[in-house]
Amino acid sequence: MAQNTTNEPREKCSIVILGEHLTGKSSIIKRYIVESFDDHEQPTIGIDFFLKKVEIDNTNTFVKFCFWDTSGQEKFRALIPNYIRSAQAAIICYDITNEQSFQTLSRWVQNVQEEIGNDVFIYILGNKIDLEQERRISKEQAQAKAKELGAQFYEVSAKKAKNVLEFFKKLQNDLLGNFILQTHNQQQQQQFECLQQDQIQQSNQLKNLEQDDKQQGE
Ligand SMILES: Nc1nc2c(ncn2[C@@H]2O[C@H](COP(=O)(O)OP(=O)(O)OP(=O)(O)O)[C@@H](O)[C@H]2O)c(=O)[nH]1
Ligand SMILES: [Mg+2]
Repeated sequence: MAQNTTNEPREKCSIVILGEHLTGKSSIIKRYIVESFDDHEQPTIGIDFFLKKVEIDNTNTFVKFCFWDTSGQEKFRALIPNYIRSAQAAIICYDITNEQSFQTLSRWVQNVQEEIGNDVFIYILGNKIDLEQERRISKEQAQAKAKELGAQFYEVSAKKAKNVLEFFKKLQNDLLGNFILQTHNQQQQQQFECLQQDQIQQSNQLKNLEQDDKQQGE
């Protein structure tokens, strides 16, 4: 990967945030990006966009993390597949006090896999753990569900800032790790292609030499 002297990220990772209406998707991303929380957070209209610039391990190389915060309202659903298609990771939120928001997790995961297959990080987030007395979904139940769906699982509270940073740190590390691996693979592929070219050239040179020998022998 080329070093970027201007600090302006050239590379980007796209992350789509999904889940039912009012599960706290916008509150979670705002807690992470602007470190604030609003008890009267307004429903998202269509899609919102948040950006975070992340440095890879003090290398002065930066990656842009683009978060697409979707609306959980039915009337905006048609917009979502386009954003899923360009994503390397999907965060699917439910509300631990709302059973219905948990029941639809499989459908969200299916939507993601239908669009981009299995080559994507999927995280299931149970939000609002500050409302422990109203909890309807146990942590164990959700852990089992996430395992069944092949997703990583976290419980958070956007309101009390519980576990939010820890979760995003893990997501960043997963994506950066994958990113470095892909770049490394690309470099290996390029080296392999160069090697192949060299071998073809060498083999052609050998053929030419053999032909010259033959002609001299005749
Ligand atoms: N107690 C509590 N309330 C929360 C938490 N996170 C969000 N809320 C509240 O839940 C409501 C919905 O939050 P949003 O962030 O707008 O939910 P959303 O999933 O983005 O909703 P849509 O954009 O309509 O899909 C708001 O009143 C928030 O203040 C939390 O961790 N704890
Ligand atoms: Mg929202």
